[in-house]
Formats: sequence, structure tokens, C-alpha cells
Amino acid sequence: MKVNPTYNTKESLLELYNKPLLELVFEAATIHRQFHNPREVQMSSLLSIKTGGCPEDCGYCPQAARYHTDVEAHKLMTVESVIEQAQNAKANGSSRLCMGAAWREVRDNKDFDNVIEMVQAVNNMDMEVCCTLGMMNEDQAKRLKNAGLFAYNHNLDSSKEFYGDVISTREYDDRLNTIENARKAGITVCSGGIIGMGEAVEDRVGLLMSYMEMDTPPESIPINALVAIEGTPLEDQKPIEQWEMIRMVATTRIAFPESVVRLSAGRTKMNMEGQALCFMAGASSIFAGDKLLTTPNPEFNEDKEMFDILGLIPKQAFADGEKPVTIPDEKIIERKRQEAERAAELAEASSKAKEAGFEPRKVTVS
Ligand code: SAM
Ligand code: DTB
Ligand code: SF4
Repeated sequence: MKVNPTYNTKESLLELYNKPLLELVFEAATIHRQFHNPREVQMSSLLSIKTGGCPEDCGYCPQAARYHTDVEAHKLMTVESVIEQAQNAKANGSSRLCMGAAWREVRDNKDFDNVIEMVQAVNNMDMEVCCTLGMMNEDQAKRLKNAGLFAYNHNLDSSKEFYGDVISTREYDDRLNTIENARKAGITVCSGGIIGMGEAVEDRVGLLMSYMEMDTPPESIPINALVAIEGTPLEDQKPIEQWEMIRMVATTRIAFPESVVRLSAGRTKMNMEGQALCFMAGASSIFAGDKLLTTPNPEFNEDKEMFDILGLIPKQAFADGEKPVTIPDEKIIERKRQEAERAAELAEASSKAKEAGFEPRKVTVS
């Protein structure tokens, strides 16, 4: 049962969302126990591999270049430092690494080649690898799949109707298209939304309806509370009550019994009791580690304490799907071959020049 046929209309989902809270939590907890081990919670760590300077205008995002926020733009991280961060996340219990880039879309350039190498390296560490890189086409999705990508995160954020109030530089259909490209390449889909942006409850339910209408709904659905960031158009949004988060988690769990529901951004504003109700209501994953992409998140040791108190255990990698096989990437092999050839030519030229008595000129290869 990928979707719950009892709640496949906007009206029925709305009624569900507005049920007396404890009735809703009980119904969600009952479904959760039928499809999942309620003690297991996946720990997924986020890593911003390319921060800031994004050309898009997402009204919530501190990484959009046009807003004056505290986020500084950085170039792409190196493969070595990604491996170091992944090792740290794994040592702290995370079974998944989600690498995020502040890009509008993936481009076929050297940066993307480096991302492919990052995916290969982290998959080889026996962690589930997820990427969130903006829009991508089918070929790019295939390269990521062959590198060993387990999941692609691409959020619809809210209902189609509300989307244009928050983002104008791309369309809802562009998002749907990228999700479809990930699917076609055989990558699992992670897609969810943000609550607390000024949307109506109908928009929260509208987001879930967009997933209901898909042939296959996302395997993983992150529910974020807006982190209101100074300098963004949504800086003055009133924080949502944690009851809203619990309702959204529970409604998502009931609507999509098999999916992983991730209690995502906003946990620093919740207390342990509120989070416990989310786990009771079917949240089966969190982002772990002291940073989301650019904003704070509870520390590993705080979550460890919470897991101990609530009797939760971290989920193992690949519990919900086989580890992808990494296949060598032809484009990277060819680029490296050309680079080696060029370096050999330069070395030969310089040794010939030396033999002829010329002082070698300093050459840098980029
Ligand atoms: N640029 C890519 C994209 O937009 O798909 C990937 C990175 S983007 C930061 C990933 C997701 O983070 C967004 O889709 C949004 O749902 C979430 N996000 C960004 N800023 C947020 C905020 N202030 N509060 C909550 N979620 C946020
Ligand atoms: C998701 O749904 N939430 C994560 C992840 N997928 C990429 C991102 C949350 C970002 C919160 C703001 C920040 O730290 O920059
Ligand atoms: Fe760019 Fe993604 Fe932020 Fe939008 S959410 S501004 S696309 S980094």
C-alpha cells in the first residue's frame, strides 16, 4: 500500500489533518506500526558541498544570492574534505549523507564530475548517498545513478497554488520533471515541503495531494518547519507551533504508509516531548549533526540522549533497498586520460627545453 486509498482526496486529507490531535496521532501510530519498526529512526547527515550564491529567488532560502543574509558564498568542496565529513557522520551513527549544492540546476562541467566522484566515494563507504543539486536532466540522473546515488532530494515545498507566492524563478512543473528524471534513472525520490511560510492548511494538504497523484510517491518525505532567516522575504514569519509539525507528520504518515517521513528542519525549536510525538506519529528519520545546510541543528550527543530516553535505535544503511553498484564514469575516465596526456606533454617539453639549456618557465595546469 504505497498510498492510503482512504485519504486520496484533498477533502479527506483535510479532514484527517484537522482531526482531534490525539486521535490523529493514534491513527498514525497504528499505521506506522503496521509498516515500520517503530523503534528505528534513520539518521541522515546533511553536508553543504557548495554554499551560497544561488541565482534562484526562493523566499525562504538564505543561500539565494539576491538576499542579504549572513551566508557567504563558497566554491565546491573537495572530494577529500567530503570523505572526511562523511567519515565523521558515519562515526556518529548516520547511515545516510545528503550533499546539497546551492545550484539552480546541474551543469555538465568539472564541478559535476567532482560531485560524481563524491557520490562514488561515499557509496564505497557503505553509506546511503543522497544529493540535492537543483534541477537535472535524464542523462545527469543516469550518471548519478551509475556513481552509486541512492536518493535524490528535490522538494515541491508546498501546493502548486502557493508555490508562486514563494518562488518565481522556476515552475512547479520544473520540479515535477526533475523528480521524474530521478525516477526514470532508478534513483529513489526524497521530496517534501516546508510548513510555516504563510500557507494555508489547504496548501499543506495540497503538497501531499501532489505526491498522491504520482505513479510512485516519494520513498522519503521530509517535513521542514521554516527556519526564518534575516534578510530573506520570509524573515518575519511567525514560527509555527510544534503541534502543526506533529499534525503534518501524522497526516503524511497515514497518507503514505510505506514512505520514510523525515522530521527535518526546525527541530531546534521543538522540545523532546514534541519530537517524541512526531516519532509516535510516524516520523522515521531525522537530519543528524549540528548543522543542516547553513543553519543549526541539534548536536549528535543531544540526539543520542533523546534516542536513549525514547528507546529509539539508528536504522542501518540499505535497510530499505539494496546498495547501488558503482559503475566507472566514462566522462571522468576520459578527462583524467586527457589531463595525464597533457601533463606528460608538458613534462617532455620542459625536459627538452632544459636539455637545450633554456631556463624552464613555470606552468600551472588548472
Ligand atoms: N538548490 C537545490 C534545490 O533548491 O533543490 C538544493 C538545496 S535547497 C537549500 C534544498 C531544500 O532546503 C529546499 O528545497 C527547501 O525545501 C529547504 N530549505 C531551504 N531553506 C530553508 C529554510 N530556511 N527553512 C526550511 N527549509 C529550507
Ligand atoms: C530537506 O527537506 N531539508 C534539508 C534537505 N532536505 C536538503 C535542508 C534544510 C535547509 C534548512 C536551511 C539551511 O540550513 O540552510
Ligand atoms: Fe537556490 Fe535551492 Fe536555495 Fe532555491 S532553495 S535559492 S534553488 S539553494
